[in-house]
Amino acid sequence: MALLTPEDLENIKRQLQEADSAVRRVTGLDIKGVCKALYGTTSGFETVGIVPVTSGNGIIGNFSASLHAIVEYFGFDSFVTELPDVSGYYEAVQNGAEIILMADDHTFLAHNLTNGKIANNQPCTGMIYAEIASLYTKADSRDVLVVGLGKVGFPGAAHLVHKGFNVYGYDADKNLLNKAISKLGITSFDPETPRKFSIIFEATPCADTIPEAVLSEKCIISTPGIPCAISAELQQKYDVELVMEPLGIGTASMLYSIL
Ligand code: NAI
Ligand code: 0TF
Repeated sequence: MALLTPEDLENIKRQLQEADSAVRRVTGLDIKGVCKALYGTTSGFETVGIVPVTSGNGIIGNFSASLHAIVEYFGFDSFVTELPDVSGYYEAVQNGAEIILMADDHTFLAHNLTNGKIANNQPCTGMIYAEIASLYTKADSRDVLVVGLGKVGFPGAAHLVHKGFNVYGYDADKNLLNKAISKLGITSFDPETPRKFSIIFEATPCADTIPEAVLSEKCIISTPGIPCAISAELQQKYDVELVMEPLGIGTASMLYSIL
């Protein structure tokens, strides 16, 4: 898994506010509204305990503090435990956490201790970015290009298929592309014979993954992928509506999915 850096998370509240404005502009709903559309849930001010985790590559500067800001932004109460790891988990529960948020290098989870529901960041991120793409009010058809069919992209593509979109998929890894074709019934997208799309969902850890030839004027690119899938120059040239944010949208999706 590509790990976040403290720099990715600088000014997270501002990044989240800007992303919320972009989501509102392209879908007519704010991020909370998209979560409601996805899961039918609203926050009841549940208390979220955020537990720093030292294993593997260790604590990421700004990670717990960013989660704290994000969780409060979406209307939950929250606190970061003073101790990390198992001691932090114990501290969170002792101090009344109803939901636990914690991540090691492989898994970022949200666990609702009241109802037992648990969420994983990767599918939840794929679902919400795909949902945002699917709600684009200026889309010219129900054709969607999905680039990247890994742990985030595959569940996003599945969500779009279930919503009845015509999904064209591409992944640099042929095995993953073939898996998506056979399991989801998506159509393989050939970058050598491109066509234009007004809805694009991207989930790769690479820059510049969206070829110019697929961009239509004012298309949406909904992408959790870091770094950005498209250059600032192409974004400007095609007046692309870009929805991209490093942590908050996916975290909101996790939390609302377990209420
Ligand atoms: P993954 O490694 O499971 O999947 C990435 C896929 O992209 C792979 O299948 C790979 O073959 C494919 N790929 C790489 N370069 C490509 C290219 N040029 N064209 C087409 N496909 C290409 O990774 P995962 O977990 O799905 O994460 C994807 C990205 O999303 C990462 O950058 C990760 O950091 C980011 N992420 C962001 C979140 C957020 O909240 N913004 C949350 C979770 C992940
Ligand atoms: O960096 C990541 C994921 C996050 C997905 C959301 N964009 N790519 N995971 C590592 C998190 C490690 C956190 C660390 N153990 C801490 O500070 O607690």
